[in-house]
Amino acid sequence: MMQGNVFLGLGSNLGERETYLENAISLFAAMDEINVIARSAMLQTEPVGDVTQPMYLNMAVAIETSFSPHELLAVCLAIELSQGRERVEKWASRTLDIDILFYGNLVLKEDGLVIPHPEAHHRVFVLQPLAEIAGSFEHPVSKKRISAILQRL
Ligand code: PH2
Ligand code: MG
Ligand code: MG
Repeated sequence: MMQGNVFLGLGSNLGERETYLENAISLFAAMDEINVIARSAMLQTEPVGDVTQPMYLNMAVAIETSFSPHELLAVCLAIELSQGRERVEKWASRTLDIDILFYGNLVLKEDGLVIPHPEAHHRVFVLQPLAEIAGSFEHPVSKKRISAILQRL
């Protein structure tokens, strides 16, 4: 069974940013377990957190998948690594970051995996691209639409 309304947040602020994002989408699209449904534009965003970092390119991707949340997380981490991601310290500049934002209406809180992404609802760099492809999707916890959450920020 394919789970729909699965949304990923992608970001890059190191090296060939556009290439890493494009490669990630190609790798997802090549998998039998994933259909890429929609992708937002790539958005140039100011780094949040450490402001001395380079600018980000952020985008959102909608997929449907037969992967479980944990399988999908493993795939995201493998794709990050394939694009040269190094985990130096939390929030360090990175070639590619792929975060699971939503997995349908699933609410999951485990040590290594929290869905919906706990920061998603207050990050413009997540919500703005996401609103482009999923403005009417309702946050499974607050039940507010993505477009409405974005408007209030
Ligand atoms: N990701 C972070 C920290 N700060 N800032 C922007 N603009 N875009 C990001 O993707 C981002 C960030 C940690 O994952
Ligand atoms: Mg992130
Ligand atoms: Mg991440």
